[in-house]
Amino acid sequence: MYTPTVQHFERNTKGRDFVVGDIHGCFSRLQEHLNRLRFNPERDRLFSTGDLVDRGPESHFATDWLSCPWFFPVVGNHELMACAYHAGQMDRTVYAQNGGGWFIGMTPEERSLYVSAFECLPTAIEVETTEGLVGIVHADVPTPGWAAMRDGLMGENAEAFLTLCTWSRTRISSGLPDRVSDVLAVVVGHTPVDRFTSLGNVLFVDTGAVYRGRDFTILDLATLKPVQVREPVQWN
Ligand SMILES: [Mn+2]
Repeated sequence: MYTPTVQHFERNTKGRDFVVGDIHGCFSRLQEHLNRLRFNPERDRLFSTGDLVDRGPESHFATDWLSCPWFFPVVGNHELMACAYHAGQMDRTVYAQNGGGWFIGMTPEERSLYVSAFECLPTAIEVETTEGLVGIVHADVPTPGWAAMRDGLMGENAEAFLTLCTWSRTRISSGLPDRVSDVLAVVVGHTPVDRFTSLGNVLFVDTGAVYRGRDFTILDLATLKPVQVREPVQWN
């Protein structure tokens, strides 16, 4: 059973903070990006918009990554689907169509290791930066302000807020330019965009890394801009 939580992080005074969009089992490629960034696991932190699993080739690496002390994802709808499938609350065919084959194919004992790890993931993360507080949720902030969403996730209608935070595409599909109050910016994934996109102070970083010909966007939390992660082309 997943219970919504909000996790708060103090400013990283030792190193850098990054946020990556939906991973969907593409952990080796993400690691290559971290190597190019000279990511330092002793000092730097990697936040993620969730959806660590399904569709891609290495979903089974999720528990290894979740045990890393520098990796901080929010929960995505795919983690929630895995938990629901394990609890007998999700149709097998529907989950398989959504990339859950790797999970369906495991024994209940194996699945429970993933479920235990997914159930610990926060619904929302807030990180202190030099410029202000940055929020991270998988899909959207369904309220005018961050504080109201926080209250919603902790209140009587937590389940409804959880669903909106992890599934909603309203803001991006309607192009709503409204800012989310109480925070400097909010970083979301869930809906693949052709390139890094912002609406108001909401930043969309899921550039569909799992899809052919596309790649991750990794945002530097200090600048709220994507870091240049591609190696220059070598001509020789
Ligand atoms: Mn999603």
